[in-house]
Amino acid sequence: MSATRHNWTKEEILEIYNKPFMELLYEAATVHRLHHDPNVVQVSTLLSIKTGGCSEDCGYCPQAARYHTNIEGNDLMSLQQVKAQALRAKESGSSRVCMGAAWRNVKDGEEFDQVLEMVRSINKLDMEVCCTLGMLTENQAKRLAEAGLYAYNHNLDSSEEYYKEVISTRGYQDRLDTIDNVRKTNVTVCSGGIIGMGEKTEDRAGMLVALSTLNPQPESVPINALVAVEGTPLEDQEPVSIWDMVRMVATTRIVMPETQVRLSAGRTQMTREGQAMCFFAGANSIFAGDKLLTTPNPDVNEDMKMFELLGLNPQKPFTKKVQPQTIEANDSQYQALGEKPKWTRPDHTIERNELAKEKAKAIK
Ligand code: SAM
Ligand code: DTB
Ligand code: SF4
Repeated sequence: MSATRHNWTKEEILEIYNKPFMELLYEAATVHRLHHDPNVVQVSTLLSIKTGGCSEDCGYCPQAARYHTNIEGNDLMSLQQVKAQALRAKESGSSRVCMGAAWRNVKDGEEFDQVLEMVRSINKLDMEVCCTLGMLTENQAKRLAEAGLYAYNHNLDSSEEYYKEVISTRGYQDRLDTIDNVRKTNVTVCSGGIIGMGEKTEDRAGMLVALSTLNPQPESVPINALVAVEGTPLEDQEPVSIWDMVRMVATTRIVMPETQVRLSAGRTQMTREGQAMCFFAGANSIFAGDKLLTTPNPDVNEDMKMFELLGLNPQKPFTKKVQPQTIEANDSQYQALGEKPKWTRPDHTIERNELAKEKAKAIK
């Protein structure tokens, strides 16, 4: 079995990405078979536990308060609602629930305590629990770990250079620091990015350098195709071609052989044949459910028909790592510290973000 390398260079990754298509597919499929069962695909269900009204300026995101998008914002969901949705996800064959909140970073207090309870209750349903809540301190990561969190999603989104063209309210280093904080616990890391934001192939390779040189590499890497939402700065981006998506999945598989590569946002634009090529190239995870966080996703029944057609089986929970223990709040070793971490705010001007903000002001 080929050893996992942590010293990939941008040039090497570009060379892989630009290989003749058939060679790339063959090499990726070969690596995939050495490390994974090619007929097993992990299925996660997203749950937007707090939607919209976010203070950040991420150019791709419909949940940023400063842009005018047609999403319905919501306060933090109740524990009962979350439990009911998680049960539904389990019944439909999901092994993991990923709870997303439109937050810049986690703040100690009642809402975080409520999220910790959500983690406890989903872990008790014997499902893998993932959260994506923005930036996180070490103490907050430890509290999530104690509650029984299985994975934390925190995307690098693009190369460090292109990140500056998309977001001005935080820096790349904040993302790396958060991943580092998660790594100080036994929670697994889920980190990937988005293609189709106007970045160059070099930026896609740059993101894969940043992810693959982490040691250990992330246990899962979501590859999202931009969902261009009206009102966001990236509303006019052309859809990603399937060839680019397959190349990105295949390259990710080759440089991170052990990770679960997740075919994430953008599947509604893809045919079954296109998705089959992605699975062949090494994708072995999807988000299921008719909604991602705020945008549509293929119907669950359609996905199950696709699985049947391709002979794919959903992965059972805790196949890759044992189920974490849940420690109740009263027995917790870690308490809220009321920290006020100084996450950065570069605040440089991104022209298209400014334009989208002005447009939103004019509408409001
Ligand atoms: N607020 C937290 C954060 O930014 O880390 C968690 C939620 S945020 C919506 C999670 C991820 O969703 C982002 O990092 C980005 O990769 C992805 N995402 C958001 N909007 C998207 C879009 N329109 N198309 C594709 N991916 C998107
Ligand atoms: C990830 O990489 N993709 C998911 C999950 N992690 C949180 C989110 C996709 C969001 C797509 C836009 C939306 O539905 O709002
Ligand atoms: Fe907020 Fe996350 Fe959306 Fe950025 S990606 S605007 S941090 S919800």
